[in-house]
Amino acid sequence: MTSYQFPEAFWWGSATASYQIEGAVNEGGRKPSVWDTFSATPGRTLNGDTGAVACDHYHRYEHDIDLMAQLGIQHYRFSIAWSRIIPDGRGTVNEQGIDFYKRLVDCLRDKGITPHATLFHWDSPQALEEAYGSWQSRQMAIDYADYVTAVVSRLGDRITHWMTLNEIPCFTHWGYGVDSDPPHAPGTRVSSLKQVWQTSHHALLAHGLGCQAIRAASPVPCSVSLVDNFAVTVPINESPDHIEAAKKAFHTCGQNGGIIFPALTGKYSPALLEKLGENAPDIQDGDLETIHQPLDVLGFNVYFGDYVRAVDNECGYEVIDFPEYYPKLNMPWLHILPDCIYWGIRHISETVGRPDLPIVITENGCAVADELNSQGEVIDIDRIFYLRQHLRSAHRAISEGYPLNGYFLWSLMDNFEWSYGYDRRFGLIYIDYPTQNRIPKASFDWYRECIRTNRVV
Ligand code: GCO
Repeated sequence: MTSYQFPEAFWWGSATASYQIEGAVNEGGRKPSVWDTFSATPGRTLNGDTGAVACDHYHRYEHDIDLMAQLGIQHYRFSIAWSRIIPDGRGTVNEQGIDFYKRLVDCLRDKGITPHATLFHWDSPQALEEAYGSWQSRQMAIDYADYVTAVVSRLGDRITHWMTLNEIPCFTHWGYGVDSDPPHAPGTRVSSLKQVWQTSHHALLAHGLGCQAIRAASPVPCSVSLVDNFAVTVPINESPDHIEAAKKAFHTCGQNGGIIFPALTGKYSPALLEKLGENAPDIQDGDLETIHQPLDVLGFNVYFGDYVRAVDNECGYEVIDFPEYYPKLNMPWLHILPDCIYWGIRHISETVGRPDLPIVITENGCAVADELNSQGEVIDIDRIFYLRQHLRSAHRAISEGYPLNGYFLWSLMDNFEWSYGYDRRFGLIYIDYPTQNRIPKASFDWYRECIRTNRVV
């Protein structure tokens, strides 16, 4: 029997992102991001939803922070919108944008909640898309680093936990990729796989230059991390041959070999480069050194995984297709596979070879078909089920000695779920969008009890 008790210093938190919650897209000097343009284009998002109002968090942040305090989280991960800080992408800093985040962070700190800021969660300035096609150009990495300097030099007295970029695969491979469906912003199709890999290479450069910019601009010692959603290969059972197969498959699954490997080791995985052949990106002298910056912690976003088994074929493994009735929640990819947390963490140690690097789960959660009952409550036992299983997997990683230090639940409240608009709800708090009422769900009470007792309940 285990009581699933977590270490005393474990961080309990929750996460959100600017475009998904803020709204107020034309206020405070903000100019359009690629997500404003993309979501306003007919047919791009479900029901034509946009982030124009979202959770109206820009105006309601104080109330939202009261709810965080009720929940008992000590850590909150949010993102800063580039288009509020430098509305044209480069050039003049908009101090009104800075002021909004100052107010937000001061309010968090008043409640004893530590702010963790993601510097980029996909909402890049539309002006840079028009100037040079955003991540298609190396210039994007340079402009990003200047934006980071602008933020950290102004907010670094209040924020000491920085995350450079959120989920490089999503805003590069799914934003420019030739066959992603539904696509992500900017939704610009490039003509070859090589060009897609070039966009993620530019994002890696932005990460590297961003780390340097944070450390140079911060007035006090700070923590720097990358947030990645590397694909997790899970052995079909934990026999040595299937474990070996899962490790091998990890290199080429998703974009792992070309994102998490270079970021943490300074090299693209040879297995991926071999697979890509002529489609590998162009890498200039010095790029890999720039990309491979020391990190204080790795942010791991994790929702699902892929089962792998050992087979007698050329590569020695097979990634298994999910059967039609495999359990999943309310996203096409949301197969329930709680071991993804444990195995993701173990792969960073054993497969990528970075057992020294502390890890924080920066996102984990699920969309379910939440509904208000006749008493006006949301009793989301399906979400509680999912979260409980995943936290147990996190507990296993800690109990085996892996360096997992915290957990940020995605998400504090329902919000604009990208191409799926408001149709998919990931929150612990239900948002009644027409009235903007906030209604804590049963999972809110459940998570509060986990935090209060420091264990999985
Ligand atoms: C992502 C993002 C979040 C999403 C969440 C649910 O992982 O796609 O970081 O912004 O809303 O993951 O899909």
